[in-house]
Amino acid sequence: MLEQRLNELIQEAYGKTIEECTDAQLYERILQLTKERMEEKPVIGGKKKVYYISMEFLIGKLLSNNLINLGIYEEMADVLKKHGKNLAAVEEAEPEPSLGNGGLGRLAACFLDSIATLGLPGDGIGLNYHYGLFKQVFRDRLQRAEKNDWIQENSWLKDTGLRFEVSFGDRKVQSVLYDIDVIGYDNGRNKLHLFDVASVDESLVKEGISFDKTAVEKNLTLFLYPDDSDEAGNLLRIYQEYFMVSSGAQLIIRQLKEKGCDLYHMDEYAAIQINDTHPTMVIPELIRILTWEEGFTMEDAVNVVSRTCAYTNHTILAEALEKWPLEYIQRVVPQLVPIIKELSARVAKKYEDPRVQIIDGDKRVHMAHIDIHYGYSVNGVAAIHTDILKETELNCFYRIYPEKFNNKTNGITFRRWLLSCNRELSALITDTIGDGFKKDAALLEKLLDRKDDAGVLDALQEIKHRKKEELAAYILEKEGVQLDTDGIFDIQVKRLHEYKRQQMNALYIIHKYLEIREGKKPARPMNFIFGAKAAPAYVIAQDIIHLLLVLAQIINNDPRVSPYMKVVMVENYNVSYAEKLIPACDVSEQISLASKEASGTGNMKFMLNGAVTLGTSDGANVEIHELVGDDNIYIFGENSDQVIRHYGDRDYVPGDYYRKSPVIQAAVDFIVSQEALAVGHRENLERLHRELLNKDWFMTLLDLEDYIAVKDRVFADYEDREKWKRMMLVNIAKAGFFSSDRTIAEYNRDIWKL
Ligand code: 26Q
Repeated sequence: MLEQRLNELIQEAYGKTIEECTDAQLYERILQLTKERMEEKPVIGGKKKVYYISMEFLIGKLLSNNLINLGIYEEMADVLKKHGKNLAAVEEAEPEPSLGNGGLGRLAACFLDSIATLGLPGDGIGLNYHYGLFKQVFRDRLQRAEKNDWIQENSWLKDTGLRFEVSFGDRKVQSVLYDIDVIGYDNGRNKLHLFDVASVDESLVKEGISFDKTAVEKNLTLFLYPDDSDEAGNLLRIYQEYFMVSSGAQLIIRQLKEKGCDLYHMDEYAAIQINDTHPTMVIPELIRILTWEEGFTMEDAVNVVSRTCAYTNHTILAEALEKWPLEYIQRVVPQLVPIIKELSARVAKKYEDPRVQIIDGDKRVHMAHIDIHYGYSVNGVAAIHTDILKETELNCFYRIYPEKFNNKTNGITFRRWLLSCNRELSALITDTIGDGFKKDAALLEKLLDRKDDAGVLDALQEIKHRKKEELAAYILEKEGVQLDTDGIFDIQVKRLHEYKRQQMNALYIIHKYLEIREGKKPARPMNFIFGAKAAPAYVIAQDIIHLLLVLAQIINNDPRVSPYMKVVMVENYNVSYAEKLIPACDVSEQISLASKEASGTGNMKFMLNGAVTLGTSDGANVEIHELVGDDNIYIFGENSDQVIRHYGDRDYVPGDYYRKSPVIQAAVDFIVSQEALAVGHRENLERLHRELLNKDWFMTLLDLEDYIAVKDRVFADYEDREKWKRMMLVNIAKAGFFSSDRTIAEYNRDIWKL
């Protein structure tokens, strides 16, 4: 059937046989066939639906996942093979939608997969950015941003024909609704609703990612803001947020009315999960619609909306919390100002504490405060993160509303991050414990019974080696660097941010480089792999990328050292690259300054693929540690209490660490050595050097000595191959907890109650 339909589609479109098609042509027809199969799946129904509203859905390529969830991946692969084609090669032809920055957007995508897989009614609401997040290219060892042109004539998007009007203070625009079907694993169908503007003009984009900021109706959905946890006050961002929220609110109300819902009982039909503060305006917008258009009293509108909306916090970085000047909101959406003022006045009447006000003394609107006062649930994304919210960052709110606070430790979809990206490992697990784990991830623990089974352990190691060879071949082709696959693969991939401390990893690399030059050779070659995009306006992050590229240049071309170590910073790290990197990893670098990484989700993906974590007691690392025990993870550095105390006492002085350790001194000073300056730019390297010595807000030097000691121990332990194989197995076996199916089951049990 499948083969016959594919032949038909190809015949119709090109008048060719499968053999005669290019991979790109095959991709287009398989896309069409897959969409047809998806449409045959029933839409998941039920009285109450969750709307997961988010400025980002980092969905990645969809073909492979959809085939897996439809249960036809193997069949498709066999059909192609029969005709001398290869499904993996066809997948390469799919453009990657980059509708997210990083963790928060990827989490939203994993959640949609799990919601459908659990058979729960739940749709995503977001924006259809024409160019998404920028594409990263390296020129002269610096990052340059270019547009990512991902939308092709044939794509997963389906025009629904639905249109809404969105009113801003100075203009009206029409929103166009596209849907992408979301298929559960062996289950029914939900939708990702992506709004776009009919009048967007792609020709506005000139050099790189710069464009004319004035004509809002022409630029509204051109780009995703490339800021991950940095300050980015910008009017256009408010336009985007309100555009999404207004369109989304209209869609939700329309669907509720179709179901015959009396809006006074909206909360019995809908839960709206607000993904960080970016969609917060949905709260005043719903209240505005109910009072102005549906005849509600303010009291009734506030009450029902507050029983419908729930908020997820993803950060404790103060600089990342959205605070918009009221005047900006006045300019963009004046109709929300009276509502926001009323919401603020109600809070002010009840609570004196200035820390819990919605509009502060400088007339700035604290978006998170709207969510907390006027939502029914506030959750953090890992146990330690939620504890910090309750005890410090949001303590004054926790005292008012203890019952609203709850934790939902993040998770990842195993369909993408195991079944799809590591079919070999998935097959081995199936052979070993059966395939029950595909629907019930906790069953992975059965692997523990095979902890001493040499057959299983050797097979694990063999798969890891095979994945390293595949990655090495890909990196050679893309980056022109030859890695040694008998060496260790040490990987740090994530957004570039000082709190994530890529610079600390760089200092370790410098330290090793200097040691090897002095004749201290490692037991086996070490491959240090990085991938990271930096927000274009984040100067120090750009400097850190520059340092990594300078180090790669120096080290890979130094014949005294390069046989023992390689450094590679891959260009344009994205979801597709992650799917190649993660299965090949031995050591997973999760080295954020304790208390700063809310959860992390890459850490879970690496663990599931048999990497061992080298990390701080931060985010979900804490829970990984509890699950695998001291013997199967490497934890170093000061803990979150100690770090929070340093901030309180303002007693961290980087110069103190620099002066008391010759090792730290040598590593830091290498950044501005003659050798480094010969390859790199003085301005970038000197600025980074100054920053590390004089400010170092995220305390790189605090943990550097411990990091070096523990990382050396990791590499020494790797030589005990038996021990390492067992660590791999334990990590995989214990990863079941981090299935997003578990996370979503908890959201549903405690918050949505679908
Ligand atoms: C804010 C204002 C203006 C423009 C952009 C932004 C903005 C955009 C994206 C602020 C933050 C983000 C992204 C945050 C993010 O990805 N946070 C990560 O969320 C993950 C999922 O919960 C966690 O695992 C990570 O620890 C957290 O850093």
